[in-house]
Amino acid sequence: MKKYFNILIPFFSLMSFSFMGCGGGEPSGRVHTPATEATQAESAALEIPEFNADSAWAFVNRQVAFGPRVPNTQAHRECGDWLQQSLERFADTVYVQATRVRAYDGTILNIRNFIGSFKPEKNNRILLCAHWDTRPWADHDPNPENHFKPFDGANDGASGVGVLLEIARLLSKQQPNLGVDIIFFDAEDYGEHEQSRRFERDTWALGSQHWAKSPHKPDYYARFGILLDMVGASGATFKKEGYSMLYAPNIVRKVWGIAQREGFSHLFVNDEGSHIMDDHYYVNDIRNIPTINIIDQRRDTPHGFFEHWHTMQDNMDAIDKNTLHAVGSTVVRAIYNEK
Ligand code: AHN
Ligand code: ZN
Repeated sequence: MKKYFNILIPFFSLMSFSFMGCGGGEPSGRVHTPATEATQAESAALEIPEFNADSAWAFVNRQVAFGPRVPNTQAHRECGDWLQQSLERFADTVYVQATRVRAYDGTILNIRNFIGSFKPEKNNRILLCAHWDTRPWADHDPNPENHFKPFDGANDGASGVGVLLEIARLLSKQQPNLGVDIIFFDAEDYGEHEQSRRFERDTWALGSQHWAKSPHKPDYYARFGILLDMVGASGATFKKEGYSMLYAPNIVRKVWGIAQREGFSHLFVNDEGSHIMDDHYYVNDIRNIPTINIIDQRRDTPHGFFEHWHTMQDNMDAIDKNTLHAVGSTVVRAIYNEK
């Protein structure tokens, strides 16, 4: 098994780091440990844990086994309870944000956002997120008879959560330098049905809109955020998404650079993608946290997403462990690289 090590941090850079405080840093009032102890504790090469794609796959499969996680259904309630329990196993603190929101068609949705915090006392933090709900309608299915049927959402929804649960498991075993929050947003995928044609604004990403306006902690801030959306299909290509490039170009460069050095340049391509209305838009626009979207965008499909997007074929057969592995290892390295 390969083991990865960070380059040792020179002593002087540690010193200047603790003086600058690095825009966030430790809560004010913390007494700094003497430099000698800090050197021992902090410059010890931080081993980067190995992302296990079999484990991530099992987390995806487990969600799918509940049935489509459509808001106001039993499968949605049961999967939500399991997500909360899973986060409670791994994270230091878990917040559950339960609320009601109104969908574009007037339906009142009972939703929950789940937040798992690691090192909650740290001001120096990053945010990782994915949506856990499933779209109620396969409105892009080739067969019109399926346009009002729910589907498994193995890639669209479950894949991002599966990768993040595996990362939560790794974080519980080995703490990185900074604090991490993992957020599972609800009701991302209740956006307007293809046949509705109301063309209303803000019908997608209802859970993240709620969280961005009322975060689990008042004045919550993170240095940057990474959203995972449709990160499990075979043949995935992650183009540099439009809003990510607008709000967080440095984070895109950082993450794509890591992926390409790890040998995943066939997935993390250098093309610019289109602008996607997704959870990261509201994290950027409302909370001002520079947040990127790792989302599968294709050149060979009419809608620009993976071929089974919003169809009955978005099931476990669409999931490829190699894709989960590429995304998971990249994000793990991005986390443990941060000081
Ligand atoms: C729009 O099509 C406007 N947004 C797509 C966001 C999405 C749906 N991600 C997954 N499913
Ligand atoms: Zn969707």
